[in-house]
Amino acid sequence: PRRLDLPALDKKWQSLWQAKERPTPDDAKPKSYILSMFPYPSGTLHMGHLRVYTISDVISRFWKMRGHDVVHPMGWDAFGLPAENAAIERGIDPAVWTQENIQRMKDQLKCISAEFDWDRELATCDPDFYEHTQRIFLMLYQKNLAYQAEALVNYDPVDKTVLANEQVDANGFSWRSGAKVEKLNLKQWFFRITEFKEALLKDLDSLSGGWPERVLTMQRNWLGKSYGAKVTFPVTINSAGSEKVNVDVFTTRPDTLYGVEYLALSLNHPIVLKAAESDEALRSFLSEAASFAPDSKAGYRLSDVEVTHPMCSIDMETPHLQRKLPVFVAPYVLSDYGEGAVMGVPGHDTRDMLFFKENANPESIPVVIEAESSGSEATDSVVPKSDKAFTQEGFLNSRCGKYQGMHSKEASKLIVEHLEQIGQAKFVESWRLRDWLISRQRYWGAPIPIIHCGDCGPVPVPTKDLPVKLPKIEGDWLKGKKGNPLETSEEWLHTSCPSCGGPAKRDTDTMDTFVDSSWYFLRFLDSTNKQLPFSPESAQPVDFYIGGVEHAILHLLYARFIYKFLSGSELFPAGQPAGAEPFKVLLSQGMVHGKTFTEPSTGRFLLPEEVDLTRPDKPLIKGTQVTPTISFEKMSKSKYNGVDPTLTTSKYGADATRAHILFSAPVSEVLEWDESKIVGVERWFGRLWKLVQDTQQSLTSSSLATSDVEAASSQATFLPSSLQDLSDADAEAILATHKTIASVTTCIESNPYGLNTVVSDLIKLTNALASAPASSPAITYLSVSSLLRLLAPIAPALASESWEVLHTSSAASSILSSPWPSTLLTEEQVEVLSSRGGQTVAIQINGKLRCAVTIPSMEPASPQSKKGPSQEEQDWILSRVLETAEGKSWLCEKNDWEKR
Ligand code: ANZ
Ligand code: ZN
Repeated sequence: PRRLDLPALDKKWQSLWQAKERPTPDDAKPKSYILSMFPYPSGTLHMGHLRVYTISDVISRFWKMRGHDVVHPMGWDAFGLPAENAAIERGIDPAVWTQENIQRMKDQLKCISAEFDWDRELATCDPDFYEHTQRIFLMLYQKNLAYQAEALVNYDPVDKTVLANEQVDANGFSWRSGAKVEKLNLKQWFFRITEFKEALLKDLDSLSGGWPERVLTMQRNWLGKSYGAKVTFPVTINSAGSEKVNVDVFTTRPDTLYGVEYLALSLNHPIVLKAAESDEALRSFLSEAASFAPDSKAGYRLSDVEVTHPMCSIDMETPHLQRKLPVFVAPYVLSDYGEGAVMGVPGHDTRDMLFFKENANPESIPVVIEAESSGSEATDSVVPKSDKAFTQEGFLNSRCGKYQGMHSKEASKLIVEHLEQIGQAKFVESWRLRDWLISRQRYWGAPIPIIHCGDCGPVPVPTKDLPVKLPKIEGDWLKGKKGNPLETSEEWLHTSCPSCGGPAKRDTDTMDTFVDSSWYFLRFLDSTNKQLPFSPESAQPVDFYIGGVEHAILHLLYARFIYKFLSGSELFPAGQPAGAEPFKVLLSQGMVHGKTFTEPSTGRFLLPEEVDLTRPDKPLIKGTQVTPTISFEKMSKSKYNGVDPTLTTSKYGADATRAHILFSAPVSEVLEWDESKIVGVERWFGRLWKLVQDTQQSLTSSSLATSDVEAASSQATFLPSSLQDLSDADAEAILATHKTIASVTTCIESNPYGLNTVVSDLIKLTNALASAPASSPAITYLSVSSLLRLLAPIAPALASESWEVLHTSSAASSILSSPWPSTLLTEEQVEVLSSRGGQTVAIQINGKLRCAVTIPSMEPASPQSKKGPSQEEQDWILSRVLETAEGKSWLCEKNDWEKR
C-alpha cells in the first residue's frame, strides 16, 4: 500500500485545482451565497483567519456538492491606518505596501486549500471599488442622510485623527494608538443611521434562529431603546435678576422623583455655557473636564443657580419637596443623550450616590424605594453614607406622599401623569444610538466626494467625475507626516466648483473603513460593473456569513443600515418588501487561543526554544528540568504563543490542519490550539487511507465491474430487494453509513455551529467500517464512497486522492463535483435493520431502571398497531424477557427487590 504523505497530496491537488476553471454560473441551480468577513491585508494569515476560512470553505464545498450554484468570494478590507502608518514610518506608498501584503496573503490562503471565487476578488482601496463607495455616499447625501455638523469629537493626539465613540475604550483611550483621547469641537461628516433605528431594532426579531441570540442582544443594547419620561425642573439663576428657566431631564425612573437631591448638567448645556461667560473658575473646570473619563466623579457647583422640585406646587404636604436643591456641572452627564441633564437620585443610582458624596458632602442619603412595602408606617428612610444605592424597583416609602405603598411601576406611571397635567412631564423614549461619524482626517481612505465653493457651499462631485482619486504619492511624501496629508496636497486640493465654475476646494476628509465594509458584500455579486456599484438583478442577501465576534456590533449594524437604505433605492429591484436584512445566517466564531508556557515560580513567559517538547505529554523547561505551567491564552507576541498557520499546513498538510481546527471546539467557542493533539487526526487519516486501499483491493478482486461502481450513486443499485437478504456485516455497514450521512448533512445544512461533531461522526464511521467491513463488494463500495464524499468538504485533498484510488478508470469525475450522498434508508428500514440481531428492552421496577436485556426482534409491527405494542405483543415480549437469565432473576427470583 502507498504511504500517506499529506503535504505531498496538498501540492498535487492544489495545483490541479488552480489550473481548473471556475464553472460558469448555472441559472437552473439554486443559489447560495457563502461569505466570510474579508480580512485586513496585514501581510500574514493568522490562526483566526485559518479558522474562519476553513468554516466557510467547508460550508461552501458542501453546498456545491448539493448542487447549488455557490458564490464564495474573497477580498480585502484594504484601507485604514496600518498602511498609512507604515508609509509615514518608512516612506513607502500605502498602495504598494497593501498590494504586496495582499499577494502574500493570497498565496497563504491557497495553502489552506480554501476554494474562493478569485474572479470576484476586490480591494476596497482600488479606485474601481471606491468609486462606488463614493457613489453610495452621494446617494445618501441626496437623501439628506449624509450631513456635516460641528461635533464634540474624540481626537487621538497620537494618530492625529478623529475617532468614533466605539473606538474609544471605557477609560477614554484610543483602541488603536492607546493614547488618551481628547475632546475637540470640529466639523464632521455623519450618516443619519438614527433615521433607521426603529427598523434596525424591529427586524432583529426576524433574525432570531439564524443569528446567535448573544449577537442579537448586543445589537439591541447598542440601539438602546429605553422608555422613560422627560421631567421639567424649574431653575432660578440668582444673579441674572432671578431669571427663571426650565431644565428638562430624561429619566427611566420617575418613581424615584421624591429622592431627587440635585440636578446635574452636561459640560455644554446652555445654562453652563451661559454661566461660563462670567465664571473664570467654571471655564477652567470645563476645559479640564473635557478629557475626564465618562465615569468621573468630578463636579462643579453652580453656586448662583438653584432648582426647585417639580412636585413642590402640587404636593405641599411633603416638606422635603419645598427645599431649594443644588445644580452641578458634571462630566458624567452625556451631552448627546436624553436631555443632557440628569435628576440626581443618590439613594437609588450608584453613579449619583458616588457623585453626591464627592460633591455635596451629605450627612445621610434619603431612601424612597424599599424592597418591601412599609404600608402606612413612617420609616426612618435614610441610609448611612457608606451604604450602596438600592437600584432595583420596589415600593415607595413614607417620604413619597400619597404614592406611599405603591409599586415602582404604578407610581412611575401615576407620577408622570400627574406632572403631565401641570405641563411638567411627558412620557418619552430615548435611544442610545447616535448618528455615525464617518469622516477621518487621514490619507488612506475613500475621499469624500464633495467640493466646497465659497459661493455655492458644499457641492457633490458629478457622477461623471467619479472616482475622486487619492493624490499619487511622490517619493516619500508621506514620511514623517503629522495630521491630515490631504490638506497639504495643494494640487489635489484646489479645483473648480462643478456648479459655478469658480475656484473651490475638495473636502479633505476620507471615509471610515466601516463604510467600505458596509456594502462590499453586494459588490462581490457584480464586481466588474463599471456603471453601478451592482446591478439590481445581482442584488441578494448573504446566506451564511462567518466572522469573528469582535464585529458583532458595529460592522453588522452599519451593514444592516446601508443594506436597508440600498434596498429601498434604485440599485435594488423595485418593490422590495420592508425588513430587508443582509445576512440570513450569522456564524460568529470564537477566538483561537495559543498554548502558553510559563515558568511556575516567576510567571515569566517561556520562549519556544526554552521548552523541551520531546515528550509532548510531559514538557520540561530545558536546563532546570522543571515542568512549566501550561495555559491557553489569546495569541500574542509577548507570550510567545502565536502559531503560524502556514507552518502548520506545510508540516501536517492542509487537510489535517483543517480537520483539527474544526474538531477542537464548537464554532462559537474559544479554540485552544494544541498542536500535539493533531496526531489524533493523523491517525484517523491513516486508518481511513488503509480502509480505502483495502476497499480498492476487494473491488478489483470482486466481480463488480468498475463501470457498475461508478454508475451507481443511488441506493437502489446496491440494496437488495429484501433487507432480510443482507448479511449481518452488510446490514451494520449500511446502517452506520446511513446514520452518518443523516447527521452530517443535518449539521452542515442547518446547524453549522456543531461542525466539530461532523468530524467526530466521520471518525466513528471510519472506525466502524474498518473494524467490521461489509461483506459484499457493492455495500463496501457504497459505504466507503459515501464516507469519502462526506469527508470531501473538510479534507479535499485526501478525499480526492482516495477517490482516485477507488476509481481506477480515468473517466471517473472528481469527488468534489460528485453529488453529496443522500440518506440510504427509510425510517422503517432503519427500524428493521436496527432490530436485527435482537432488540434491547429496559426493565423498570416501580420507576427504577433495574437492567436492560436483549431479546429476539419482533416482526415489524403492522401499521395499525403503531401506537404501541398490542396485548399480544406485550405478552410475547414478557415471555422473551423471562427467558433471559437477568430478566428472570429480577422478575421472579428477587422477590425481595424492594429491600434492595
Ligand atoms: C433618575 C434615576 C434614578 C435614574 C435612578 C436611574 C436610576 P438608560 O436606561 O440607559 O436610558 N441619564 C439620563 N440622561 C443622561 C445623560 N445625558 N447622561 C448620563 N446619564 C443620563 O439610562 C437612563 C438613566 O440615565 C436616566 O434615569 C438618568 O438617570 C440617566 F434611581 O434618572 B435616571
Ligand atoms: Zn460654486
